[in-house]
Amino acid sequence: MKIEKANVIVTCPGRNFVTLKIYTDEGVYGLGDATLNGREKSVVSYLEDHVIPCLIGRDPANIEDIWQYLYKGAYWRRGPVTMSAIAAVDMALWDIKGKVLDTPVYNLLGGKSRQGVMVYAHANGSDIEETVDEVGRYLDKGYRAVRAQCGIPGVESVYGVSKNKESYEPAKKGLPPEDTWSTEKYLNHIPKLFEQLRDTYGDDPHFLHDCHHRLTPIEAGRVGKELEPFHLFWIEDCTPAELQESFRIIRQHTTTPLAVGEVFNSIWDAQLLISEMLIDYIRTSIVRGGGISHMKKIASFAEIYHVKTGFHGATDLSPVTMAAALHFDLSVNNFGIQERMPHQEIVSDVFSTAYSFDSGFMYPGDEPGLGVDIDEEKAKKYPYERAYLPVNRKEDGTLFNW
Ligand code: EZ4
Ligand code: CO
Repeated sequence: MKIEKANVIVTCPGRNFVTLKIYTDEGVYGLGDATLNGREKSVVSYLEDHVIPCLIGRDPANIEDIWQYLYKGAYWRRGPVTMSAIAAVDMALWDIKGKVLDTPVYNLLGGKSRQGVMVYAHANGSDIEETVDEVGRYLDKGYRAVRAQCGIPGVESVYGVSKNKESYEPAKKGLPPEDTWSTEKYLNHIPKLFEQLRDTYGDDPHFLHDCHHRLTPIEAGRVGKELEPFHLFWIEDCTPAELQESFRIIRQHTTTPLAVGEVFNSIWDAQLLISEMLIDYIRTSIVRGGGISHMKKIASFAEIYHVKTGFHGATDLSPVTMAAALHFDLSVNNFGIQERMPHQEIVSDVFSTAYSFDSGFMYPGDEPGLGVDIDEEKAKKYPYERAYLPVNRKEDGTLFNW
């Protein structure tokens, strides 16, 4: 079998998605997600101009060799654009292998380690009361785990909190909007939210929180320590994690579990964090981490050090990544939890999926391959629309982490 052709589909049913479709000479095709929020077109070019021409004629069965060819063969290693492009190829090749062997991808990864994948939902509100009510609505829907983000008094626009009760979508159409941030106001407010959540819902539900790269290590230590009585499942991205050794400081101050890595793109970004057991969950998902092939290595490495998976699953990860993540989650022993931020209804006009949700768990389905398809004619109805994540400034105007 040979790779005969491949094309890249850019579509915007509510938000932009980039999808790679690889065809074999025997009529089977596979899909891979290449969406990089706010930088979509750079991955399109990387694939069309530099990757697809090198794929034609190769045997799609040799996934590892093709992965190494694209990674080592480019000479220029890592980075979100490169690794998202490689991830898309890798996902598509696993999808093809599953279809050729007539089995779901989780079977190729060792089979089921569990029956379903525990997912967490996103709850948010403009204040504590609204957020607590919103968490309750997710618990009523059967979720066992809910992430809670809430408005901060005196802060205009807060990460993870939607305006006008619309569903939260971080990327905005047009050029990047600007938010304003106050760490002081945030730190004083956030423990009150989790105190109220435990008072209202008791000890059983899992609660999570995303600090979204806003804190210094010692500030992260403070928030972790103050949240300890409410035993969170995790706090996420409490500091920007390029400086891996900074997590030594956080660990000295708190037993609140730490999750990090949605912006990582290789095992090298997390090598020290994992081997020194400075984190508890690795968040790098299939599209960011070079595909299933590289994520297998990250997850196996993490397993040795008691670190579990907790994959990113926001709306900018397409249904193809969601499916790949679910197959992966089902198979590995050190699965922790999977983020689930459901796509808008209109996304299902373009993508059809075999995965399903029931009582707080997701199931990848038993279709051969990844179980996702794309309707290219419908995709054309939704052309690319420029959209960016916000830029964040401190109250005095200093540019800050978003
Ligand atoms: O800001 O996916 O945990 N989820 C997140 C997301 C990210 C977006 C960036 O594209 O942090 O909301
Ligand atoms: Co996050």
